[in-house]
Amino acid sequence: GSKLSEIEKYVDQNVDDTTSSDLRGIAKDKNIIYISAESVQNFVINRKVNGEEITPFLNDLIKDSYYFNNFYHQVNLGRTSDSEFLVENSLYPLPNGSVFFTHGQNEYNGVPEIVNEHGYYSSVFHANNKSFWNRDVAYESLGYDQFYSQRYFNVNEENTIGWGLSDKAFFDQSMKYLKSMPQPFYTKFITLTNHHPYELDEKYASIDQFDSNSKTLNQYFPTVRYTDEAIEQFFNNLKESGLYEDSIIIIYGDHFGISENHNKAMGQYLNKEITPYDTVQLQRVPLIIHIPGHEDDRVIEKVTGQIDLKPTVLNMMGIKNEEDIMFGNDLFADKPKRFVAFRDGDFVTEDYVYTKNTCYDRESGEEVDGSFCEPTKDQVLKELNYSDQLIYEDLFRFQNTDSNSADKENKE
Ligand code: GP9
Repeated sequence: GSKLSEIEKYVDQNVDDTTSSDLRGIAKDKNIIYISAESVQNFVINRKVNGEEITPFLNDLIKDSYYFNNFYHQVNLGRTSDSEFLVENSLYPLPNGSVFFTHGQNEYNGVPEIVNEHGYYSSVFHANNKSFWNRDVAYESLGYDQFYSQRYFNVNEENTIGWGLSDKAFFDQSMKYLKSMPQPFYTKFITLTNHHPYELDEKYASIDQFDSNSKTLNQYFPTVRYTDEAIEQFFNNLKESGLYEDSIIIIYGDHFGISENHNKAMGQYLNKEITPYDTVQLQRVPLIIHIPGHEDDRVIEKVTGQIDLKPTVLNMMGIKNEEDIMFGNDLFADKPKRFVAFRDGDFVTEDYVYTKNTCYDRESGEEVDGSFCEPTKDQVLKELNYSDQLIYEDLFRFQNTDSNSADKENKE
């Protein structure tokens, strides 16, 4: 009741819901294909290792796409599942543990459910056991029509790398399902090969490892390249199948791959000492929005985060969802965001980076007086707290207007 109204009022007054971007409605009746790229950080984009490009395909794709180079992951302990939660709900993940596990059965206004009401078929492809991260349960609440989990794939010794089915085999085997899927569809492919500890048999590696004291960082580069090649192959398959022209493809990194434990080796690779400021900047992951037919190179430097994908995609689809509570903004809106908040209360604005109780100038990385970050600090904590209340108290039960949730409310 009153708590929900307080949060709705906060969102109305503070979260800009501008929908007037040039891209509004561009995805109407098109398929949306997300690729959640496991552990791919932004620092690999347009960089080399041992003189070789790490992600040649993505680097090329960026030239024909919208590329957000200050896009941050915002996950916490729920890692990939937290990124999914952010992307489908525009809410923050929880402070302790994966929200898919702790509150996977809540009522949500997930994008899969919303687009379903507008005639889209919604699905996820991920070749892991369906109950990993409690996905089978949480996906029900988000409203997916179909989850192509491990049992939909032929996984054998030959096509297994690291955690499971190799990304190349995964995309290949997915095509038969995708080709017969009712259109328009809203779907997400979650890759797996580039997963810690990044073990890749030499016969699959197109580039050499890095040479440092961190085996993790050394091995990271060839597995990232493997995923880059798998995505390229998927684009080729989409083109061959004829689905490409009718689809919009959105690729994002789900979360960091190299933790702070490897700062020394990372410093060696980037040729600088890694400060707390740099650690925040290393939380940037690539975001590439590829719209066939819109093939000019646009780098968007605005500070953005995973929480912004839901309002962006709904606006691109031309879907108005006025009653919803979202903390993100349309990525294509002109206005800067107030902040990109991380789960621990750290944040980034256009001007500042706040971490470890220190305020830094975002452009220079120089420490500045704490008073510059102070006002935003309080807003961030307030907003995280509101998001948590929505989840802890399952407040969307009372917000939804569909008959199902009205029933639930009556039974309380
Ligand atoms: C597991 C995959 C990886 O199914 O999504 O999860 P992560 O360990 O990155 O959260």
